[in-house]
Amino acid sequence: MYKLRYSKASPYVRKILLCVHHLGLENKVTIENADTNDLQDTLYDQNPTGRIPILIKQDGTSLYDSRVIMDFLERQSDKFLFPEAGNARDIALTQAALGEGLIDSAILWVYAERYSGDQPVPELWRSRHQEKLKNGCDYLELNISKWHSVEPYAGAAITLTACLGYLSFRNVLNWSGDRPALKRWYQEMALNLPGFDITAPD
Ligand SMILES: N[C@@H](CCC(=O)N[C@@H](CS)C(=O)NCC(=O)O)C(=O)O
Repeated sequence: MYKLRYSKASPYVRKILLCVHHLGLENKVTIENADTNDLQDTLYDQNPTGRIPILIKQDGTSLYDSRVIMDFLERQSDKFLFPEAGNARDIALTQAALGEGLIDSAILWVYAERYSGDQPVPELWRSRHQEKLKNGCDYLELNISKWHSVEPYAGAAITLTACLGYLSFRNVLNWSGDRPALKRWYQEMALNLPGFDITAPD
């Protein structure tokens, strides 16, 4: 059994949980809540940066970050997240990196609000990340038809699904309003990705 340090709102954790479902590893992973704001939480012993997700292996060692965990989980299953080699692998990993980069911007945007205390969030910071998110979603609107769907390699699609779900959950960007191709793609993911509903943030 592996233990996943977890928070339901985290898009990186959701990405891992969607991988667990896709790979059929539900019976091998248990979850334990983590509070990243609590400096006494054992997660700081498990990952010095205090970030989740963290996967604890049977021997007590910790794996992070989410990309490393995905790679590990893929090796515990006979299903795949990414093509094994070659150009197809490079493309799929780059697609996943786009999803991750957009999650990073969304999180930096949300944290700026959360941790600014009494101070207003600098407009430059907000608009910088809004622009990255808009650019990314515009690019996806034009290119999403070239992405793998769920089978046989779900890694990039899972990452982007976790990203888009988070943008809506935190009201960071109304990405679906004027991007019909991306909206259709996401609806398809909602139907086809195992665990989509139970991993959704609330
Ligand atoms: N690159 C990391 C990012 C993980 C990350 O930023 N997780 C957030 C939750 S979504 C976190 O733990 N934030 C707490 C903090 O930064 O202190 C990954 O892919 O796992």
